[in-house]
Amino acid sequence: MTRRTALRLGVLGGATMAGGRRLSSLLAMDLPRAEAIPRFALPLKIPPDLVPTARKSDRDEYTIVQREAAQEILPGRVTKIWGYEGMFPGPTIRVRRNRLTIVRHTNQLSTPTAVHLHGGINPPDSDGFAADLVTPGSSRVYTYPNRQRAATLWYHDHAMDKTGENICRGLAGFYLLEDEEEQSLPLPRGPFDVPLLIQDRAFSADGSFAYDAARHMGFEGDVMLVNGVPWPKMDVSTRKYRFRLLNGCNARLLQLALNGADPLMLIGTDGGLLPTPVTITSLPLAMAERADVIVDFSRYSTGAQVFLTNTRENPALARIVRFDVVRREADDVLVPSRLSDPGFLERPKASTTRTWSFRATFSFHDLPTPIVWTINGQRFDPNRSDAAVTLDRVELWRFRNEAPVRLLGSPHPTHVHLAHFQILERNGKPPLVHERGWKDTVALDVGEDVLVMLRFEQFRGRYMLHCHNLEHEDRSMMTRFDVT
Ligand SMILES: [Cu+2]
Repeated sequence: MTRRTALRLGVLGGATMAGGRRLSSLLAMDLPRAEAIPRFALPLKIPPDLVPTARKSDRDEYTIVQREAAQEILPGRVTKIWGYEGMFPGPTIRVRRNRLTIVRHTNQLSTPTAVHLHGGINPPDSDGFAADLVTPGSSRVYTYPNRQRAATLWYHDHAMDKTGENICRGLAGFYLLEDEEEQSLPLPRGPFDVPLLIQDRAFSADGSFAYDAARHMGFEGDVMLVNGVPWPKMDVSTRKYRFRLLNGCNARLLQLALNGADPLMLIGTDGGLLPTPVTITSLPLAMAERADVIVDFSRYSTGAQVFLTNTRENPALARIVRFDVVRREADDVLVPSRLSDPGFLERPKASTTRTWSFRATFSFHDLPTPIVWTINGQRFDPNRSDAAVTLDRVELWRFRNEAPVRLLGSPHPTHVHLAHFQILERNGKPPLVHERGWKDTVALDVGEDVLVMLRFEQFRGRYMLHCHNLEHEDRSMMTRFDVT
């Protein structure tokens, strides 16, 4: 009897799930329907740190094998994942500012891949340009100088036309860059500094990921995973925690809140710490955006259950993770009112302004999926450069989400490689509260217009700008620019 047959017959079904339901009753069902998956019963997992294969005076060297593996994501079922080191999420890479990271990736999958360090300021041949593919059986060395501020970055797949599926099946992990400024602050550390990769997924009857590449509006699932665990719970004590929130969904916007509207202290954005903390009660987070927040559980009593929710969704999908306050613990550390000097740019009196318009185009040549997503009316062509920008010069870029036909309206979170940017205006008004730090990705809803200021530094070469709805990206909503 195979393991799967055993599972289907409920041989392993002696365990009792949360709410008193027998595991066997779940396994007897043909489909792992989202409602049948236990909620807030499985403990949150923290991805392990990747150990360097060599530490030298100026650098850390790592090797990562991208391979298929079997992982128990849903209780009692096995999901085939495509993982960095066979793990979903991938192992966390922790690095220090100005210390070189060398990662040798070997592709043992049956599909081409490309690795992008999202938010990294890296040379063009290490940036994961969509056409720089690591073909099955081959390797590629990525070099990350880390000459940038401390920030919550993430590494993920970026293979041309394949990113949505490759990330959906598991190719994503955290890359946490630390520096002296941040280390000098009394922020929660170690087990109290918790990365949370939030993703939605769908599963087939056999436990495999259900991914439909033809979903050109964007893939959405009916199971919320955090660090690869469906609807997890985490035991906490009555003290402050730092959560590094990452929207790793292919195409789902999040509007995060704690217990409806309890306070969250926002301390950082995509590009690192803010100058000062800001207290918020609701946090929009589009695909690939990150936010660092402090949650002070001392305001709850032991026994309390605190939910992180996505208030955009109906109750079935709204609650994402439950924090169970289980211990009293003294915590007299105060988050300082002055966090960092972000080194913001000055807006120049005169500068080059470029406009990037994101829209759907209807194409009869592409039947049966006739929607093509374009930037300035063009599809991505890795051999065509759509802008030459000068190194070290400040430019203004305007992102527009144009939806001439309402049916084809869709958010297009915009991500720029190489440079972080400052948001100057959102629809002619000041940026939202959580957008007032360094950003590399900005939400862009239907009809919106966002003006940013940016300066490309350190490297010349070809880079990309694209929508971070992964199915839009795979259906050509990318453009190449060159830093000269
Ligand atoms: Cu898009």
